[in-house]
Amino acid sequence: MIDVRRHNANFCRPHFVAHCEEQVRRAIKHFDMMRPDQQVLVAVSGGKDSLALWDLLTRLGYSADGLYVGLGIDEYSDESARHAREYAASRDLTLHVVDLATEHGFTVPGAAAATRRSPCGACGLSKRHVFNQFALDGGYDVVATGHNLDDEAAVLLGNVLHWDLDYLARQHPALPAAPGFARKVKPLYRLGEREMAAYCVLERIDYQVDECPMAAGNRHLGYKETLNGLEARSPGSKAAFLFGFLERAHERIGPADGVAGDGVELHPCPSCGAPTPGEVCAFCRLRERAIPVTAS
Ligand code: Q46
Ligand code: ZN
Repeated sequence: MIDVRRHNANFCRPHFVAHCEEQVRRAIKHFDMMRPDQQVLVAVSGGKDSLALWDLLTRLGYSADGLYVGLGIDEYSDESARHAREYAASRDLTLHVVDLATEHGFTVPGAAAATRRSPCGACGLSKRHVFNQFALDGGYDVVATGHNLDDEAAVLLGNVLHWDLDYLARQHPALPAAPGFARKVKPLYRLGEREMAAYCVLERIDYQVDECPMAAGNRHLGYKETLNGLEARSPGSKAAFLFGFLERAHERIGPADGVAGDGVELHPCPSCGAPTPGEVCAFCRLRERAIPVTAS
């Protein structure tokens, strides 16, 4: 039996799997995320969320390939890649791999050390760039990421605490395509972290259980802990917070174009062609400043 306290329900195995499918189906329908005739690129990390997402999308009949980005975080990355590869092989799915070290000459730890950025900042920027570029070059219609309810509620809390209106406008489960930007969707936003872990166990999906060693001190984890405290006292708080924002506040803040602030003019980066408001895009600047792999 799996209990989901915010639904005040206990599910047996088949009903729990059906519940996960139903939440993903509802998310896709509500925000018109994708159609069954479209090609989906799933951002695969080897963790529970991205593998569960890939599993659920193929189960629901979508044609979805995976893309794993090698971040160069020592054994953690090796293990994560192994889980992604083994899952894809076991389900006969196509997994693409882009390794930052091999293809761009740097790793996330090397970029963080050289730029004094937080590792997660350098990592997020690199992943967004690679997933977007790969989707555009490969003719994919949409990029799907495994952000779950806990992730999205924690990001929302951070954005609200800082009243970051640009980020709040872009916090949406479905961002439209724009010139130079692929469509991006988050079909797991209605399902919590515990639900995704339970889904993987029930569906025998072997995933990377270790936390990324670079996550320590990450503010996002603190927001998650705070929300977990609230949820324990008052089940349903996270869902009420996130769904209330999406239903009642988001459209008052601004359109979710997923691109840049209003009125910012974008032009192609001279180095990689990605749209950028500056001279060279943020990813190429990071790549130039990062410690080259051979010297690290
Ligand atoms: S992998 Fe990358 Fe996460 Fe590690 S460095 Fe941070 S962002 S914690 S999803
Ligand atoms: Zn560039």
